[in-house]
Amino acid sequence: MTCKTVATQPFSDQKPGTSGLRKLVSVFQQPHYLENFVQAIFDSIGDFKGQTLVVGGDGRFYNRQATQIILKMAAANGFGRVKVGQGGILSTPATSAVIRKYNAFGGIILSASHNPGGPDGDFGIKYNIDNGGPAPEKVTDAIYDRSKTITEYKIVDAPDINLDILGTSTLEGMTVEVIDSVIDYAALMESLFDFDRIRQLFTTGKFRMCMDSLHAVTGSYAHAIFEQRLGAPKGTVQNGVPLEDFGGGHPDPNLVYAHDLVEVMFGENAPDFGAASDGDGDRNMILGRNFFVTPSDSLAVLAANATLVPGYRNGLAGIARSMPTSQAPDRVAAKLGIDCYETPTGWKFFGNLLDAGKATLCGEESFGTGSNHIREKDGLWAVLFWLNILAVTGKSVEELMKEHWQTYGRNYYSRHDYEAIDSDRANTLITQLRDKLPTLKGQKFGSYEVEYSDDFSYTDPIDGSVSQKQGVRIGFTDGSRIVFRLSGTGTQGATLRLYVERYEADPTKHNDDPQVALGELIAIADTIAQIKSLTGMDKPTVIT
Ligand code: VG1
Ligand code: CO
Repeated sequence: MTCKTVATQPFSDQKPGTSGLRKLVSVFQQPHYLENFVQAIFDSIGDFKGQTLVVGGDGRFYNRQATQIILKMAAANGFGRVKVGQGGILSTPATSAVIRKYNAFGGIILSASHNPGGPDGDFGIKYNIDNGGPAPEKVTDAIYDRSKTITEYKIVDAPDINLDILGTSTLEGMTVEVIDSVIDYAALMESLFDFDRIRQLFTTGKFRMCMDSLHAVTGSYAHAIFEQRLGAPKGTVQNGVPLEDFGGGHPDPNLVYAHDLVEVMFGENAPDFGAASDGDGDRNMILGRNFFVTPSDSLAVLAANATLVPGYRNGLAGIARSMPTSQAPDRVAAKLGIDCYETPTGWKFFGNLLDAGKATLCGEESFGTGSNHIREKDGLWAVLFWLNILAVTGKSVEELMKEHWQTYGRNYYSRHDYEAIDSDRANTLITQLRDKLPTLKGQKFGSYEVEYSDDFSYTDPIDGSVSQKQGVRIGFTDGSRIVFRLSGTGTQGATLRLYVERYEADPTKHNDDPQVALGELIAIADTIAQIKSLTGMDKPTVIT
């Protein structure tokens, strides 16, 4: 075994997006491409000599090859130990849990999350710091800078490690430990939720659940937790075998891509509870019988009922939500007398608030919910949280949601995505919108009047770091909002996201279709931003 230094040249496109570097598999397969980025990470994170690195991924195509490269580079660069998930697999939340439990220096997650996989799909890589959370912007900026000047990387010349057998081996002086992908995570879940209570729910035979893992990483976790530990009948988990191409689908838990689950939950004799998670297991979708829970509402319901759950029995320190997420959680925070923080999109912005003990629950409208138990959003955690609340209250998902609206009012909410639009067109749209911002205040559009319009800028309350241009928002005098931003996770062209929200206090008006309830605002968004004419698309690709 020898340690080699390999000469290389920089790639100009290794800027991490909302959640790591995501590209087509073919881009990652270019000679030196992955190695350059991994070396840029190692060159930017400080002194890790002898320390532990956690490595895992969502099992998509190229996961295994990339894992081998990272192990050899970690050894050559001086890590003392790598904990790697069996088969190279660890969900994003499980990686976060393992980093924290074993005081690792950091972790590398191989995932492009909800993006499709397979040889023609996407791949991704992300670095998490010692708190278990995504590297903050100052680290990702340093990694990007380094990637632009890199001239060499270090790797050991050694045979591949057997990733399928649990146990330890050595690689050029570094210990490689292949760990069970599920055990640590499942133990953490058991410490937070009332498993006995949830088990009773399943074993009465009256309550039925359908969990759709979309052929992605949570398959093994969901079988182990729901079917084995909680006694849910076999078959509760569907699409539960993780596949390298996710069975050809988008592993994205929403009403469009989780169609198998939607068919079950909106079909005849539907189960009581349905859920799905994404490629790397950090997202969740919650459904009741013939009923969809908007992610922003889900965060609000979890917050309002948190003390019913053992891990949150003592109440919440605060709530944090991303800026485009609806203001439903703010209303719960106000009632509880706790703070609600508004951060830019991306979980990395929650890390400081969680570390400082200012927030207990966090959420994003993009089907992401989580808490201070780790530093990532956590799909199965959200599902267990709902199950715990359903078990304690004996209510249905729909009852809980409707009672919540009666107490707090309803924040009608929807997101419209325009995917794969030409980047120039998308940039023109955003530039024109930014130019219009100073003129909008006071303008009337139908029954709405603009109260403020800006490009969201965030100052982190803990370290004072500033993140600018995080989304154009237009607020109206009645509290309604429309928000525009370009996605930072796509790999083809640009994706425009339009977020629309309106508050309705009147309980007799809580049962409308959100697309109807928000219809006027959606039309106003088009008037202001000229979405249809500038994108050349007459409707969104995905509505959630
Ligand atoms: C999207 C979501 C954002 C989420 C991010 C990563 O980012 O909008 O809320 O944090 O994906 O989630 P963007 O920049 O495309 O809007 V995941 O599950 O893909 O790691
Ligand atoms: Co994800």
